[in-house]
Amino acid sequence: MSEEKVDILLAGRLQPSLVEALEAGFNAHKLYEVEDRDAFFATVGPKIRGIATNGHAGSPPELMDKLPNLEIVSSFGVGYDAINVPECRKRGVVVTNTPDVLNDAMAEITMGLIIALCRKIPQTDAYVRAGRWAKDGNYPLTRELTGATVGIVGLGRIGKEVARRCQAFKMQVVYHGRTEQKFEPYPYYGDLIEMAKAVDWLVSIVPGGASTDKMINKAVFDALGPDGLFVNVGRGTTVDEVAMLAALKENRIGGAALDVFEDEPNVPEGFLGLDNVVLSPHQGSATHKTRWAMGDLVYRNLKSYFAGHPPITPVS
Ligand code: A2R
Repeated sequence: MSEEKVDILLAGRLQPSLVEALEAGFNAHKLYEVEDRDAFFATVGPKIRGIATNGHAGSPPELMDKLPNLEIVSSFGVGYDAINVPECRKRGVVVTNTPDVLNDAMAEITMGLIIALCRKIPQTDAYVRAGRWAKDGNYPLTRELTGATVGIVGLGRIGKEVARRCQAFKMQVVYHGRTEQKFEPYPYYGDLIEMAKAVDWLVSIVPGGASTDKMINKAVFDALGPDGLFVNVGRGTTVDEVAMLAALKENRIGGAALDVFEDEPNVPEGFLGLDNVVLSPHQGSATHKTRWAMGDLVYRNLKSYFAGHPPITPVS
C-alpha cells in the first residue's frame, strides 16, 4: 500500500535536482507559479505541512499566516538570516538548513579569492588578453601568502576548513569570535580591532543577522591599515559597505576580495572601477557537487521529519 504524499510548498525557486526530488516524494506546490494566490491559499493552504525554500525567499510570517498546518521549513543554504527563527519557534515550526556539506566548496572559493587578490590574477589575465605582455613587458611584482598572518572572523565549520588550507599555504592563522575555542590550535582575539591591527589578511565567514550587522566597520578597516587585505565570503550585511568602499578608494586598506554584498545582486558602482578589488557573484557553494548535496539535504530533512524521525540538521 503506497503512503499518502505530504503537501509541501516551494516558497522560492530551487535547483532542478531538488525540485525533481520534491515532486517525486511529495505533493509539491510551486508558489512562484501560482497566479491566484488567494484562491490557492484558500484551497491548498490548510493542506501544506512543509516549506522548501531558499535564502532569498525565506519563510515570511505573512506566508506562514496562510498555512495553518505548517510544521517544518527546510531551507537551502547554511545561512538562514532570511528566516525569522524565533517567529517559527513561536508557531512550533521546525527550521532546518544545510550545514557542513558546503564547507569544502566554501573554503575553496575563499582560497581562490585570497590568491586572486594576492597575485592579482584577474589583472594579469586581462594584461595577457590585451596583448600587453608582448607590448609592455613583464607585469609588476605582487605580494605572497607565505609567512603572512590571516585573521579569521568566525572560526566555525567553514572557518576551520579555511584555516587548515591557509596553514597549507604556510600562513599564520589567528581568529576572532565571541567565544574562545580552547581546543583549536590558533591564537584567539576577543577584540576584532586588536586582531585587525595584528594581521595581513582579514577573512570574514560569519553569519548574517542582527548580531553581526556591519561589525566590520571603519574602525576595523583603519586597524587593518593600508597594507591589509580583506576577504568576505560570509554575508554582505556584516560589512559597512560604504566605509569599505571609501577605504578602498583612498587606499586606506590594501584591497578586498568579495563574494557577498549587502544588496545582491546589486553591486555598488563604485567597486567596479577599482583595481584593488576582486569581485565574485556569491559563488561560495556554487559547484555542481555541493549544490546537489545541499538540495539532497533539504529533501532528506523533510523526508526524515515526515517519517516521524528528527530532522537531520535542525537550526539550533
Ligand atoms: O561567536 P562564536 O564563538 O559563536 O563563533 C561563531 C562566529 N560568530 C560570530 N563572531 C563574532 N561576532 C558575532 N556576532 C558572531 N556570530 C557568529 O561565526 C562561529 O565561529 C562562526 C559561524 O560558524 P558556524 O555557525 O559553524 O557557521 P558556518 O557553517 O561556518 O557558516 C558561516 C556562514 C553562514 O552563516 C553563511 O552566512 C555563510 O557562512 O555561508
